[in-house]
Amino acid sequence: MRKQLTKLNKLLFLSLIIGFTACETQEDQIVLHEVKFDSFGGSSVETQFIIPGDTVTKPTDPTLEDSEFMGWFKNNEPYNFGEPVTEEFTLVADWKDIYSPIINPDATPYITEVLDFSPAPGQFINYVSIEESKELIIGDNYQFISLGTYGGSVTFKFDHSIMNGEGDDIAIYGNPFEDNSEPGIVMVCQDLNHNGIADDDEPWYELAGSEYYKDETTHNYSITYYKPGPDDDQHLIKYKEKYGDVENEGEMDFNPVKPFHEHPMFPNDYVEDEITFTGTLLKSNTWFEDMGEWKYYHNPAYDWGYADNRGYENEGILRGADLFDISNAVDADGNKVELIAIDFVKVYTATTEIAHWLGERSPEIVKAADLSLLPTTDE
Ligand SMILES: [Ca+2]
Ligand SMILES: [Ca+2]
Ligand SMILES: [Ca+2]
Ligand SMILES: [Ca+2]
Repeated sequence: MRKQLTKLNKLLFLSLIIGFTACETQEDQIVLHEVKFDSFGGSSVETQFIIPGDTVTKPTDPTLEDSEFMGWFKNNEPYNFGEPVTEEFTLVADWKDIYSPIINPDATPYITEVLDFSPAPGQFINYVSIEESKELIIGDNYQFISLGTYGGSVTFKFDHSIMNGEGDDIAIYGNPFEDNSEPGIVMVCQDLNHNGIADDDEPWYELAGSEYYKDETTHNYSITYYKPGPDDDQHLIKYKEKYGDVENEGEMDFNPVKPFHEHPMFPNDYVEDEITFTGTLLKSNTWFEDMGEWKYYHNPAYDWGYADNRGYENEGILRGADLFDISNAVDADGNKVELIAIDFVKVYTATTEIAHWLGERSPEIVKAADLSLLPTTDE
């Protein structure tokens, strides 16, 4: 909508700007372009009337609670305030959520809710349903869940945000013992919109452990497992894996564990006949000694930064716990990310190792805690 200069105040305004001293009838013919500002829920910004060919004066940035102003946009492009105005238009504000941690004065140290449990095939799967398994790691408990082979994961939260304090912040308890580490990669996520769930647009960050930057570590690894048909061997799981330009097909053979675990290895609870996992793959450091009749398997611990890995070295209340520092968070491209706190934690199996009769190298998760709420070990 173009506005004719009909009102006295606009006449005066225009006269001041362009120094017109001529009579009203000439001024009346100048058409100003109206530039509106849609602050998209933020504080309002005054409309400007621009002389054709002039530029818009960049207004003071609007404000919006829990949001950072990202700039003014015209037709979804950032607006250039140096551009001469030739028409009327509306500039729209763009906002980014500012994360604010959830503070709970009655916060408890341990997991309060398991949001997701997505096991991969494995020898300990199918003993308990997925729904029942979710209850096992809540609170200060001594039961555990096994995640299955590569990619199997559990996602949980607490009754508050875990702050990124000095040093380690999160304790994740497994059942590792010397020479039997089963590494789980840990990821974290912020509940930007405080709705209690990890939404698709809330990014996950890996807590980079000791192996993250090594050449032998594969990033953006993806594997799909296929459920055996009713007449097929339930201990042979076909898979397809992809990373970089590589695509492989194969079979994971769980038959050596069959004497101990006769039931099917593919999780019964999945509706689909296949399941895909994506993430970082650690090169397995499993090795064995040939004892003639059988092989003795060694699963050495990795240096640091994995669940069910090295917690046997800790004492007291931290016995069995691997410790994690939120400051090790990296984004999908491996860039360091500074997070003041986190709300969701995900742990997934880091290797595809199947150590013959010992079965898949899958982390067990017993419980997890906000380290800042645990009594210190010397108390
Ligand atoms: Ca920290
Ligand atoms: Ca959310
Ligand atoms: Ca295991
Ligand atoms: Ca274990």
